Amino acid sequence: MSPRPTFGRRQFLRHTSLAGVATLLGGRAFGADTITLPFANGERPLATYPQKRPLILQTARPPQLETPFSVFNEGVITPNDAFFVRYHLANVPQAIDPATFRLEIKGQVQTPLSLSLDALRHDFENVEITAVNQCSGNSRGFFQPRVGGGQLGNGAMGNAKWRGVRLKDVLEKAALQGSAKQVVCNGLDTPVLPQTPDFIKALDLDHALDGEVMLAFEMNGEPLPMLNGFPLRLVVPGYYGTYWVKHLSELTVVPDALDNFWMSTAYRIPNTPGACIEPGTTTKNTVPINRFNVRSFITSHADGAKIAARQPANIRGIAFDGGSGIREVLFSGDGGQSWQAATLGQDLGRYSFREWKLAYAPTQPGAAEWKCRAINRLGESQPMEPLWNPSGYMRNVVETVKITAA
Ligand SMILES: Nc1nc2c(c(=O)[nH]1)N[C@H]1C(S)=C(S)[C@@H](COP(=O)(O)O)O[C@H]1N2
Ligand SMILES: [Mo]
Repeated sequence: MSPRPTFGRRQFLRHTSLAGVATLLGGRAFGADTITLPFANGERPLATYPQKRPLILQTARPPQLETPFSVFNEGVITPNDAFFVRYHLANVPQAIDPATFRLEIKGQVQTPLSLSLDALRHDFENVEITAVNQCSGNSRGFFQPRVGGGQLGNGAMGNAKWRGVRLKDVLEKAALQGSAKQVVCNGLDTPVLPQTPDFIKALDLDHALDGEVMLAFEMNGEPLPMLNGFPLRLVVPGYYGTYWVKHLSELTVVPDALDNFWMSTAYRIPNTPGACIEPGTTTKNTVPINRFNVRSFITSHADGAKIAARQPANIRGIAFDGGSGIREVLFSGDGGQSWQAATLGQDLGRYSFREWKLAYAPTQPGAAEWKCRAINRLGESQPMEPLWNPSGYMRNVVETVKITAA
């Protein structure tokens, strides 16, 4: 990897003071603008927060912002100012001094460490990876029967180029003890009420040491936006966002599997193929949510689009999976009766959004249903009918865009 000039303290400070002036809990409603997500009670205000363009406001306390879907047609990299925001706890950091910030590494290690950002940046090899971050509950609002939790459209995902250091390298410097089993990850946000469990997640040791899990300090060539975890966050390629701990300040190596609310109760999926059960039922047989399944979207045309009949429409979209990479994307202009292969765009790595496109001329005027379906390099694909689980996680049905050709 080519060395590049590091940015110093001044840039960090400029960044933090920007986030520091406006309160992160007081996003401004953006005029009377709203966006309507395509399901019941789908109308949402747009709001502006520091370092963010107007985004879909899901909740203000804690700040939860969804990316308007049109952003995904701008390119396969999601701009920092459009990247979604998810928090569980309302005491989110308002300003963090990068000069005094430290990452503590402790627990079952031979050499506990307290690393400054400068030390992280200079004492370890810097690495980059382009990877999708997606919330487990992305697209939850489409679940039928409906389930509790944030009623999200398809905008709780984003793709960025992350730069940082390998978690493996940092753990090896601390030298793990033989009893080590998991790495427990905590960030600087805290609960408002003492009875609310702090947001703390754990990775199994073999996962933490896979050389891909990263401590990232940059996103798309810039310091992380405050709302996306400044100054340091975990990047867990191919895994749902719940593991991507923001404002990461503490790594504790432990001899047992972490048993807390966020590992043992929340973020669990049915232990069944497709993580699905009979709609409306529950199960106790669950496992922690882990890798993404395969998804694909048409980004060039929204539901209700009107296009010219018998003239080629330039259709494009994105596809991704949990890290094998996308092998093929198929498109159907007739509701799934016939399919044709799309052309894949540039390969930015197996954790990235993969662009796809094709020119397609509707053969007759009238209403039509467009669908796309991706297949990954393991041969896995997307179901034609939605799968259901009680938490509204992992939707990956073949999506439909209704268009009219005239
Ligand atoms: N410190 C902290 N990190 C966190 C969370 C949180 O509540 N606190 N939420 C997680 C969840 S569930 C998701 S989906 C991702 C979202 O990342 P983003 O806000 O940068 O988009 O952050 C993860 N990291
Ligand atoms: Mo999430």
